[in-house]
Amino acid sequence: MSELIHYRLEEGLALIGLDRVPVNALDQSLRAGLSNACERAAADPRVQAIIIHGARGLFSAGSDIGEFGTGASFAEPDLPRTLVRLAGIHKPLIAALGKVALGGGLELALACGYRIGEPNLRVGLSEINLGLLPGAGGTQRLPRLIGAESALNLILSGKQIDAENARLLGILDRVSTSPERLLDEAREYAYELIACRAPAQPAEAWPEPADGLPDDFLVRYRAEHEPSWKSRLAPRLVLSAVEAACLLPLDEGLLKELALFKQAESSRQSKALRHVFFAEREAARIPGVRDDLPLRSITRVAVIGAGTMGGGIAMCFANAGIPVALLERDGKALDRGLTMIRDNYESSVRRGRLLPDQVESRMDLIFGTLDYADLSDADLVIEAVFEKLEVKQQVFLTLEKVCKPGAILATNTSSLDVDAIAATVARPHDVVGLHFFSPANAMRLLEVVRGKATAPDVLATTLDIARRIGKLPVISGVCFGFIGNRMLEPYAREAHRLVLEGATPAQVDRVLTDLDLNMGVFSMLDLAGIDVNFLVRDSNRTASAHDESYCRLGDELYAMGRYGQKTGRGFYLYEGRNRRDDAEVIALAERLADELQISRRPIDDQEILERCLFMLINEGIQLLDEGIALRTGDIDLVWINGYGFPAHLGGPMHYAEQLGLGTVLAGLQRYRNALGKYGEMWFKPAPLLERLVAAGRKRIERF
Ligand code: 3H9
Repeated sequence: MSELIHYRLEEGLALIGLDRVPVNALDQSLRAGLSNACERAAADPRVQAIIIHGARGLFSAGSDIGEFGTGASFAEPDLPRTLVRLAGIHKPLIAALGKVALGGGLELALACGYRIGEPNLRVGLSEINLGLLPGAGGTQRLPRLIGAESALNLILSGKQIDAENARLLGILDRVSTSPERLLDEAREYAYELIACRAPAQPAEAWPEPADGLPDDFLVRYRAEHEPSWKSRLAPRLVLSAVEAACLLPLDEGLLKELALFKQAESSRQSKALRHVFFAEREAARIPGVRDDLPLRSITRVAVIGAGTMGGGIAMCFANAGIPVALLERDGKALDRGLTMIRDNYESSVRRGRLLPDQVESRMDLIFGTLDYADLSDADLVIEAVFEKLEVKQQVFLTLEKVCKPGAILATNTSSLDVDAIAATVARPHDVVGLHFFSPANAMRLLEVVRGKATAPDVLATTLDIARRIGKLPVISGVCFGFIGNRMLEPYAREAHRLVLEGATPAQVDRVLTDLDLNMGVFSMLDLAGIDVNFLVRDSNRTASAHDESYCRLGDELYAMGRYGQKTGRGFYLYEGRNRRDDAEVIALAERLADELQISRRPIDDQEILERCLFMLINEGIQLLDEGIALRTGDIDLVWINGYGFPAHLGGPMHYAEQLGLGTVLAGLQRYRNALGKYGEMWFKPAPLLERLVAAGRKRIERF
């Protein structure tokens, strides 16, 4: 028997334990081991029922994601056929599910006639997050178990649900009394099934999965949901597969599902999303720092500044059950901040996302103070005061006096020099940048800025605490704007310039949202605040000193007090949440173009796309070359999670590789030649890009 399988015979039962660390991913070797073990149990006359479980508790996270796109994903024995065979064994199979049963792991459980889960179990068909659909029977067996509508909702959301909800839906037959009792109660269940001569597969709960649904249910479902799918392929394939479950017998439905799965697996979108999956895990690693480096203990946190950002940051910690002191300069500002936090929580209650008593328990964890002395026991202090270097340096001078030795001192700056802030204190090794994105309590991305003196354990501890509060931390080196805002700068600059040359804000935004970005540049600037963007730009004018056209439109709008959504006018006009194009902005662009002697012309969509995207990509490559970003995956994560770049394109770096690095370089050179002095100035290919293309490399990597 394979080392990956624990096989035990116990009074009429075969216990088959999966043991492939860390998550029992069903790669070829585990599939082979499982298949052999099941055949052995099926053939053994002493065995009356079979229990499949995770040998170390955790059941299975599904197929091995690393096998997709290689021949190995369907290497014999493949999962779909293995599960058909398991479902055909004439003895009851009981899946005893611990911790997680996801994707192919849940499909394995669905092929078993009976399922029991531990109370902390999380189950789901998460393939959609990888641009896939369940390909080993999930789209066929689940609708027959819980009905087509519930199955569709679960598969399309890719969400994990807990054991009790899984039982209520009909996915689990039983929930064990505790994780420790799971296997014992699975045994008891097996003996009950043997005693009552239960069939290997019980009758389907939903032999007609679409029973009770209107005839046009799927058509309506598609019409309702399709706009939110944008150009994603996988949701459409899921729908086709579930439709097959409603129309075809199981064996034909399974064949259809398999064909759809293979289509998804070979798609660029799935490749991109698999890249994102591994990039997220890779982001947790710090090159040169041991995985087992002892971390500093973080049990108390303090946040300085109870504005929108500081309040949001405090909420992140309270949400994770970590006490946090919130410091302000005066009582009024503190009250305002605390009220804003409470309002935020109460609005979550109204939206059904929080229970009323959770508001109190979270507020209890936030301790408002006006006194720096109350920060003396904090293990981590995050300042979120006004974005001005001198102001932040002043705060750090005070922190140095009041904070205990070993406390981590973090600055929530979005663009300032973390090293210059660290230089104000005698313990720069304790200083790190934590760039939360707004709204801090909702946005998953956290740029962790490593100063030149930041100690390895400070960095590792920060990554750890970020994950504890549900953030996706990405390490950045120190430079103006770090990874995200530094790349935003050339991307937004190009968008501004295109409007002077003849495009409209709405056209630029549409081109970008047609690529599935959540928002176009101008909608984003209107939301974030044209004033905020202006101030950031203004603090770093040197780079743009030789280009009079540089973001001129934004500068003028700022001068006119058109700050975006908050003032009802920016690049667009706003009535409530509705936005309209504004002829005044076009007239302004015409006037500026005239003044700057920029000839206006109709600009086609392709040019907009290329100029904005190539600029973004070029800057990303430069960041990698400078070592500001450690990995291309990190850059992709920042743009996906902070700026709405579509995950199914894999982020700007992955997208560039898909386009072809030669295409990107040729595009940059084309615009460099075509756009005169402006092109000369800005369309300089990153030297790394040139080196990569010259060397015939397909992937972006430092060399
Ligand atoms: C599928 O099943 C297709 C089928 O329908 C049909 C086929 C025909 N494969 O996330 P973590 C690794 S598609 C390979 O850091 P956590 C992960 O890379 C699959 N590796 O821990 C990491 O490795 P490393 C559908 C996997 O506790 C380590 O395990 N399933 C897989 O925060 C720990 O992971 C999914 O989409 C995998 N399937 O979360 C589930 N899963 O240490 C995807 C994990 O080297 N997985 N690894 O970086 C998850 O959602 C989370 O990993 C899980 C654990 C909740 C399991």
